Amino acid sequence: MTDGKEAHSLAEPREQLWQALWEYDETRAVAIVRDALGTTGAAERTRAAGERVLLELIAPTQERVGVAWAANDITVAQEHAATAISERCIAAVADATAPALAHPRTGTFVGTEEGGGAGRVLVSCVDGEWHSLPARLVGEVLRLRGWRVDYLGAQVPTGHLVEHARRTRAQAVLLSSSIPTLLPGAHNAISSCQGAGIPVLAGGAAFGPQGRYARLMRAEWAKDACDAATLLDRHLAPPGAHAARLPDLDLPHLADQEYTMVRRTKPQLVKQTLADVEEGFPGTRHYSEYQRERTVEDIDFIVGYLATALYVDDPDLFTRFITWTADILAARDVPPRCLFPALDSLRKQLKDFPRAIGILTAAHDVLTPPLAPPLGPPPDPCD
Ligand code: B12
Repeated sequence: MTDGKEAHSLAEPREQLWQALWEYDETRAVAIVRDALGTTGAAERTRAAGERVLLELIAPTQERVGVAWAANDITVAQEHAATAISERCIAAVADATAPALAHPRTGTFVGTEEGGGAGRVLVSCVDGEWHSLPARLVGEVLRLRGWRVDYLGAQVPTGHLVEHARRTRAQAVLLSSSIPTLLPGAHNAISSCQGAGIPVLAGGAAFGPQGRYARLMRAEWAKDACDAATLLDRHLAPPGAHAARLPDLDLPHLADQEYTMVRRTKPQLVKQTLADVEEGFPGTRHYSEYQRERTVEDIDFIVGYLATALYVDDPDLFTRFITWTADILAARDVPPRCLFPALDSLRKQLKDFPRAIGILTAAHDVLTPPLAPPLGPPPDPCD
């Protein structure tokens, strides 16, 4: 979207914004954002500046918040405070650019069959999804591009989503999700919207590398807000004959019932895994109430990701999660080998489920340090 020179010119504001978030200085953060926008004037220039500030200043700074949390450099509370300031910064961009948006854009105005006036889209998180900030960024960029956006925010129940999209005659529903365990619900939202004749464009980290899970669920996918705008400009194809459907039609592997069984028996699986972990690591029996709760939460997460990997039939989903968990634990001085008893327990409990065994074994292998290479002849001292 920008050349190297322009991108470079935001490096300093990015650093300043990071400092402001770090010091919980909302006033300064907003001032930095306003400064980076420059003086708003001609509509096209204002739109471009707004988009750049949203995607190249606020978004990467917010991603840095995630990196700092994962590395245990900031607490959950600090992360919440920083996110609240980022939200305020997005609102500042919306306020500052609103006057320019009041003037219709000239040229090929996007979004409608007739080619005039803005189209209307709905931007929303899937049910259970709290990460509203990415959806908000996408919504604001589309607004800057001339779309009328109904932004519904976090965790919207599917029935309400479809009802709103129908009532407002949205031309498309843009669905955001960051947490992969919400994919079965996202699938339901996608097929429900399509069943109502509304095209769906999905985005966010949950949908996997290059949006592989969105495609599996027959939704369009865009990697970011700019790609989404380009796709919308081209008009999304209306949902075809496959529109209203049960998940099994898109995911025939569900017929083996492995996903259903793991999901249904999750409480028992978590309970037994906890018992096995306590046996394997006697030290865990002396955990405080807080530590025990965290352990249960971690096991619950592991079983949830396993179920999701079964749902989309992709061992990589679980392997990525286990690697991520190992990194999070390592940053908190917990050895990743702590995960082995949980994985082993689940392998034992799910021994009759071949897909689950494959997924758990792949994750186990990823965590296993490589063996030292076999000893060869001693190196030639002349080499
Ligand atoms: C802020 C934050 C939160 C806040 C969210 C507040 C809010 N109002 O949004 C709170 C505290 C609620 C939260 C909760 C949790 N979080 Co959180 N969170 C984050 C954090 C730090 C920033 C998210 C963000 O705004 N990113 C910035 C945006 C710009 O990036 P983005 O998401 O990639 O979005 C871009 C594209 O993906 C795309 N896009 C996104 N959506 C869409 C939609 C469409 C249609 C399109 C076209 C494009 C698109 O465009 C965006 C803009 O370019 C991330 C770290 C990170 N790196 O993102 C973790 C992160 C997403 N969270 C994480 C986790 C684990 C959780 C919790 C499970 C923690 C817990 N144990 O409770 C819960 C889950 C709650 C839930 N059910 O949703 C993990 C997920 C890891 C994983 N393997 O699943 C992350 C990655 C943290 C980390 N570094 O490990 N979180």
